[in-house]
Amino acid sequence: MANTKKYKIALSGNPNVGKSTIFNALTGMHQHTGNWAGKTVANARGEYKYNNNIYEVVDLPGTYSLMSNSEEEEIARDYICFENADCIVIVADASNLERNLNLVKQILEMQENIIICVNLLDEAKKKGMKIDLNMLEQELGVPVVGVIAKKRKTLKKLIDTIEKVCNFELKTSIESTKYDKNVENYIIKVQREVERNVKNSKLARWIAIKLLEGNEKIVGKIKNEFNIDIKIEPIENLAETTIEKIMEESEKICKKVVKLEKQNYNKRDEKIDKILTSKMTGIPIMILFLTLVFWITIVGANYPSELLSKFFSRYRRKVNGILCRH
Ligand SMILES: Nc1nc2c(ncn2[C@@H]2O[C@H](COP(=O)(O)OP(=O)(O)OP(=O)(O)O)[C@@H](O)[C@H]2O)c(=O)[nH]1
Ligand SMILES: [Mg+2]
Repeated sequence: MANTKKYKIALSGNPNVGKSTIFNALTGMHQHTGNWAGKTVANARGEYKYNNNIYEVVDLPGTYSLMSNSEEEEIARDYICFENADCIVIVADASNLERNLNLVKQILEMQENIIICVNLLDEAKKKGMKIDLNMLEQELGVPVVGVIAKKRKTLKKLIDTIEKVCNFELKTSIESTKYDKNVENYIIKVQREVERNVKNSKLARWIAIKLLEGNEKIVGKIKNEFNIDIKIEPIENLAETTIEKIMEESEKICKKVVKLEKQNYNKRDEKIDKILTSKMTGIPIMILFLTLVFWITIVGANYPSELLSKFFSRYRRKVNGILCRH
């Protein structure tokens, strides 16, 4: 019998995208799930067995980014940076892909052994959205798997893909964010220095960029963890440039892969808009509308007030009687 291997799997992603639901389905555990109350802040750990191997899964806190110093972002960033997971599964919300891709792109700058798990496909369908998962895979250069986490059966392909990534059976081709020539040369120079201590060249590039961005908290931790001792002059506004590039790229990818199927709703709105705003129909409709308002204020309002006055004159005596008794 072949030796049992133990692999480390991390579940990352935006808040409330179904990470804990997937964690529970994989491990058979009962990590709390829910809208806000279920928020995962500490890392939950569990295991599952598949084809004789053991997979230890860590449910990371949900974050929108890995660039700030919030507790959640620090926990997620440290794990992805320092823990050498065999596979990182980034769970993304199909019905809100662009915002999710901002985090996906940030993690793709750090590691290679990544799977994008597009969850909540049922919610996306309800909104009339269709995600081209194959095209998303081509655009990102890593395996993409679509799931509906609430339905356990849909997780089969994810489990298979995790196995393949852990066994290096899948090739990735992630394109790193590129900067202007001078900045790029500087990054490569620092990366070479970092690679003396960090063998993973993808991570070494990310560390070089973080060193050049100059966020002291991140830099301090990285230097400490990897024993790096380089003096570097930070590049002004590099962090902002990085964010801008990532956001631009996410928007571009989303435009390519998200198709709106249920356009009837939008089309109906568009038609009403056209009728109300064109000169031919819009102006007569506006005049009609104003005439109606005018008529209501001058003539139309007399009808309800006449009814009220008839009502009160009919019951005046009774009402007077009741009031005078007291
Ligand atoms: N409709 C639908 N709901 C889902 C799906 N997956 C998860 N949910 C629901 O989405 C909500 C959030 O799920 P969680 O698993 O708690 O999300 P999370 O990513 O762990 O959230 P944080 O820990 O706060 O980051 C829960 O109410 C789930 O039941 C899905 O595929 N479809
Ligand atoms: Mg959770």
